Amino acid sequence: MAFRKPDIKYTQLFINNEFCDAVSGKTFPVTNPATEELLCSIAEGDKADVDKAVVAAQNAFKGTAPWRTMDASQRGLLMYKLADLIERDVNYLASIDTVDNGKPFSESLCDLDYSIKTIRYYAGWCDKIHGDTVPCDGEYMCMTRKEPVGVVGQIIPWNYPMMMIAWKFGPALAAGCTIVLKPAELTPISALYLGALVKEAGFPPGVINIVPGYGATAGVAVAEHLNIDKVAFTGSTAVGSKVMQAAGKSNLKGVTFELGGKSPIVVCDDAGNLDEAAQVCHDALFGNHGQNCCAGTRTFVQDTIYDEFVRRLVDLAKKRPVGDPFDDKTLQGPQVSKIQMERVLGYIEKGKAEGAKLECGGSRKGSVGYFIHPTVFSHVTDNMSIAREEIFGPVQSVLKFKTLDEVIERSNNTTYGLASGIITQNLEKALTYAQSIRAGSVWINCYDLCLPQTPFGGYKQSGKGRELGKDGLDEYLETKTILIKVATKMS
Ligand code: TXE
Repeated sequence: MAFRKPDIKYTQLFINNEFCDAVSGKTFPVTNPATEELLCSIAEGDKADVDKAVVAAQNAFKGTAPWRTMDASQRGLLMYKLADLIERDVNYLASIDTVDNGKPFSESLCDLDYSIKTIRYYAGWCDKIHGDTVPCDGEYMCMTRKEPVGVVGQIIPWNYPMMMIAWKFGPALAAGCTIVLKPAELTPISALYLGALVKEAGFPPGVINIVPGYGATAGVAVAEHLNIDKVAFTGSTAVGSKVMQAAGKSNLKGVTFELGGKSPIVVCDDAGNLDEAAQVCHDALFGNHGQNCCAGTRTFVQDTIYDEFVRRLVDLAKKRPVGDPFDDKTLQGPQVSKIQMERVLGYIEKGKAEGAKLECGGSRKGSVGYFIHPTVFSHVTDNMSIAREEIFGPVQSVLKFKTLDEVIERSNNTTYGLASGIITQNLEKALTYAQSIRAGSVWINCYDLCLPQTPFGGYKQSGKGRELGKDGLDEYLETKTILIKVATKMS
């Protein structure tokens, strides 16, 4: 059951298992993008608060601290407990994400379900992380240990507030790291409630610290911090580059990034059921209002079926219910902020000016809330801004291709490399495409499946490292080699 006006209980920073004001005493406003109303004021963390949080995380990481001495299986139990508490409060948390982000309540519930599954997946890893014994040369016995990286900074965006936390917390906690999380300034509320659940679950103080604030202050302080051992960032490619530079200039901390994309989804003339194929392409683009890093933003359709396929896409876009995110029928709520709405409308104007054919939508819906009509452009060519740059909104660009070789080359002709998809009934074609694409995910006859067990991340300027699956866990581990002198060697 949804809470249209959820009671917002926690608005302060969460450090050392306690809620506290920012050192500066400052706060910042958080609004509901569907109504433009103020939801609450949140304590505004900056460098001083990040420093406090890092000290807490360092203390929690000390060799004698409870987090380091507890059995790995016990770490797993704490994580299962946290997942259970999120499940207990799922309607409340989903309501918070809906008022804070604008996504339909049903989508918030899906995000929560997926977050719970991700934390449980990683909880199961805790006591299965082990090194090797290595048959090395000489009179030595060798073993390796997998150890936590240390104190990790995690900076997340606003498009999946709870899910991004689960993707970050899951592997870091399983590995035994301690955390300073900086949620996005647009959507910090559910993160702070999670702080209360962390404490209730019984995590020792300092293992998880949550410091909301702006990127230019709190985010920079995390990226530059000398006592943070690794930073995991999800957001724009431009900021990813800044974080990498800050990491390099400060202490060479490890970095993992999940950045922007301009992902192709290819529909071949042997796609089979075109209605189903159109639905896959529609969902690939319009899911989460287009605010999805791996959205299928370049829909390539083979020339022989182009016109009839565009017709189907336009029908679906015109029928897409946009409005109140708490209405059961709504599939699309508002964009997350006025700035994001204006950025998307700007791209729509560029699409028109650069010669794409506007098939439907193309404007703001209403005057209150940041709603945009689902928009489809046909006859898009590779050089247009809407085919090259990340729009991050409900704007579908449909391009035409003739041959598989051509579409492979054009799919790869981008600075990004996050995801891709192909719809065909010809396995050979699908596998040729899958092997030729320089992107972290290829979905065949489906799209946008990021499952807890399966690695996700980008090639090129879409990222560095992987999240989810065992690969995601490895990003939070160091390998230590221990060599023991032995008198008698037996190989
Ligand atoms: O992202 P930012 P914004 C893309 C998408 C969108 C564009 C801008 O194209 O239109 O980025 O969105 C923190 N040092 N994506 O401006 O600024 C910031 O506080 C350290 C794709 O919201 O990258 C927030 O917590 N941190 C993306 C986080 O970075 C800094 C999801 C993301 O914000 C910082 C979101 C700095 N100098 C946007 N500056 C995806 N990959 O899913 C900002 N931050």
